[in-house]
Amino acid sequence: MLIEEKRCFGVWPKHDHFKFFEGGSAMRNLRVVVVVLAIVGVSSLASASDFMEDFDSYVTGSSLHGQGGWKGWDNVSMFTAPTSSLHANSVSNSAEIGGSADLVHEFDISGGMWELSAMQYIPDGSTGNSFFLLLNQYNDGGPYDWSVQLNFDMNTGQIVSDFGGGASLPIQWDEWVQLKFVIDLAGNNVDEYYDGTLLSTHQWDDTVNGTFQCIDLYGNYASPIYYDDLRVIQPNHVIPAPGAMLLGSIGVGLVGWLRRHRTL
Ligand SMILES: [Ca+2]
Ligand SMILES: [Ca+2]
Ligand SMILES: [Ca+2]
Repeated sequence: MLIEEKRCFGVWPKHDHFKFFEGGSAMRNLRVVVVVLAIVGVSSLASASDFMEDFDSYVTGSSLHGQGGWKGWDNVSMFTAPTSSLHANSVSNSAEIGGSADLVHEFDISGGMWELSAMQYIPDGSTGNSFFLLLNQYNDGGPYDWSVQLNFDMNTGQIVSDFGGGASLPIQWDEWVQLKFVIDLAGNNVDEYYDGTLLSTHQWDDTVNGTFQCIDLYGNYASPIYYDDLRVIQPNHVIPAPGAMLLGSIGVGLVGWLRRHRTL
């Protein structure tokens, strides 16, 4: 939903395992195991807050409301959207946003640098205005606070950054295009990219909440468009995942055992 609509309709602001061998070869084997464990552990490092959605684990054509953290705006099921296999960047599904769809996914992120990306497909011949929105504050029933509003004007063929001074770029039809947002919550600004081209850089939040809480895919009764492969990552910042920490512990335990048995 858009900020203007909340105000117009009066709903603003009331309503966010190992077999141990003997001898030299065994020692080498164990060393290999230790190294492998270490590598696996490091490879498993990932930001605990990473989010990835490809819509492929859901039944094709099913309502996304109540699946994978997705729901209709204000947790109202009528604002849901279905998965579709008509177009997909990763097989089999994407999310089809059209009609009454106002599909949200909440986040609880504050501070730091974040990169959000989404693949989008707009069929040629589509009409109406479809929106991609990011909110710094969202709760079912409010309060809400908007940070990004991209207006895909399929009548004029332009994508417009409503909060980025109306900066625009031509829509690329009939192909998967990447939307990317580099969000600096500490610096309170956002860079908006369309197919790798900078569309706009603007203030993230005029009230400086320092948060990111919601993706909103809003159909606005326009022609259906498609989203796939959404990601939220924290670049250059890794936090050990529970699996990595467990593997790390196993590695440390194994090194201790080997030392005690004088094989290392
Ligand atoms: Ca919230
Ligand atoms: Ca997919
Ligand atoms: Ca604000």
